[in-house]
Amino acid sequence: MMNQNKYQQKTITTDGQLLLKKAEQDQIETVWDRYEEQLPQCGYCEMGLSCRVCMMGPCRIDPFGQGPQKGVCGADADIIVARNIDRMIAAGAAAHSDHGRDLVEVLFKIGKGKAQGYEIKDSEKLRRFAAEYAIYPEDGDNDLSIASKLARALMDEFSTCQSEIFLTKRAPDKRLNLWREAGLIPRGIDREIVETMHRTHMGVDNGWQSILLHGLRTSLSDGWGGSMIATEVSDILFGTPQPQTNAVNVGVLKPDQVNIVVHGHNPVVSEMILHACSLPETKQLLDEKGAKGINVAGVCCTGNELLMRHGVPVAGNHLMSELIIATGAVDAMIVDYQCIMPSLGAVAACYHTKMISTSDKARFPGMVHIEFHPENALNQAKEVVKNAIDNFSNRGDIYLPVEPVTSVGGFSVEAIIKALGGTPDPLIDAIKGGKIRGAVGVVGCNNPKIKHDHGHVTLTKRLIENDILVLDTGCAAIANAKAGFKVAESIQYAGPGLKEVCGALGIPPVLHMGSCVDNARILVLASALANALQVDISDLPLAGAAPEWYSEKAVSIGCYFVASGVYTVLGPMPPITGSMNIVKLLTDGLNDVVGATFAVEPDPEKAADLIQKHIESKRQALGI
Ligand code: BF8
Ligand code: SF4
Repeated sequence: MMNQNKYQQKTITTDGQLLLKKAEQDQIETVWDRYEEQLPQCGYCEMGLSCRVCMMGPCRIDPFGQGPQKGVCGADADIIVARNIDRMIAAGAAAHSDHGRDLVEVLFKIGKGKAQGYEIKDSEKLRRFAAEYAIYPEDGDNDLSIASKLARALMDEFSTCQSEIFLTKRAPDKRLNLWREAGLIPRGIDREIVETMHRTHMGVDNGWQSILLHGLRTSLSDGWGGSMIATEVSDILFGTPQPQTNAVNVGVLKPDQVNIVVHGHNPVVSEMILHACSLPETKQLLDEKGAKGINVAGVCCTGNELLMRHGVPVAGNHLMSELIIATGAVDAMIVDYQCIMPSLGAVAACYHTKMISTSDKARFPGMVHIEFHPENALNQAKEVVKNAIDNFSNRGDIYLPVEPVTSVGGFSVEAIIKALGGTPDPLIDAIKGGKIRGAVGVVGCNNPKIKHDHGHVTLTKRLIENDILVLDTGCAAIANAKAGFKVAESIQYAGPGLKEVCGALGIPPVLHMGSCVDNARILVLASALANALQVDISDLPLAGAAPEWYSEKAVSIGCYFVASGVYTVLGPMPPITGSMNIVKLLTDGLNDVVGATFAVEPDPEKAADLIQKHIESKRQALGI
């Protein structure tokens, strides 16, 4: 620590360190500067002890017992902490699920012939998914009519007219029955989110346990509902991912080409931009401007979506978004929604970068708004691409100080099963035989409270060294790709057993499974393993980790992992320490309810120890 410079203290990445220095020279304020300005952050809020639910307040509880122990309405620490955390779950589940709904809308409009430029790319998956909803092709049916019928069935998953979200049936029977008996089965995606907002209004649910259990139910409506729908429909519309090579870090930006960076989450926008870039009219525009080509690169999860399906390069993860603009090489950044810092427009104003927002539900200062809808997406994408090409000649100096790192992504469940030779058996045999001790989903964000990428990369390194397979998504997946863990040769970092198995299969020891909604793929894989072994998910040597989480979506993910039976270790502490009852329930008591708990450990070395111990205890219980 002592001899690290101030940039090395903020990020482990070389491109991040060099660009932080440049940003400082260019007098750009970054997320780290603003974080420091916020210190010390509010202790009441950090502990979850402040309440702004109504205007008899705002109220706060004194954690030292000297000052008030109840809000104006009489709510104590347990009630206030529980309500606050539930509202975080609801916001996270809403974000993932509304993203899923936007995809369903495209599917529906394709069926009606009203979605410009979109098509069904994976007809086989469309039919397989439709069959799960008992929609079978009849005489005269084609992909479009099946798409319409499936979209209607998926819309019902959001509603209040059924008793269980249909996709929960993908869980092993034991888990499904456990949810039913514990009252955790989600009935409708929107219904559970709305009910969370209702329960947490003043004077409704004041049982901290029942508030939290409903929070788990809401999170399940995300994992086994909204997120799962987002993943499946994205595969149907844009293709089911298969492994392919890509490149990562800011070195993927090209000095002699028009660089378009897509940032956000929904492939509905980024896929159409990519498509527009391949049109002959785009080539003509490029020639006129003297650009050698057009280069689409991603940031955050929409980057992961394109990486998974097309091998499109990713320039960086969440904390890199401002620094990527500071390269001066981004001709246009196109955003949709979620995790897009409202600071980006101000950063771009210092360079030539054109910022374009696209969603009717997400506006940002300093951005031009070109709104995408299924009916006009292709025209809008062409317009956006033209804007980017026109801006190429306005570029000033650029700074691209690193070479890109090669990585392999695209590990959908279908791709993993294919790599295993058509069945999960080789993976199960390797786990049973002990060559692979278990598997861990390393997921989630970056957060300036944790040195950028340090949590993800250190934890992942320790896990694979100890023969634990890592499945990653979101910004964690980008961190691990930049660290070089995702090429066949990276088996050199793995323990002997994992090295042997991955070497024989020709896969890396860290499998890039996609964006944050693609955590649903991890649930599907866990169910397949549990079913093959005829056990529950909570019996498997599995764990989850979110070493650098920041987002409400990550709270929802953590909750549905735990509610699905997966022990989950968080890096940053959630705002729960104001209630020791709730800390005890989440870190211990939930074992009796869902067979899994949370742990919190900001040090990734110690988190790796916790996970290893958990995996070995599960192996022992299974007698393997
Ligand atoms: O959905 S990992 S910082 S980009 S919230 Fe956001 Fe977190 Fe990144 Fe993706 Ni997920
Ligand atoms: Fe205060 Fe209760 Fe209102 Fe919260 S709900 S702000 S604790 S009065």
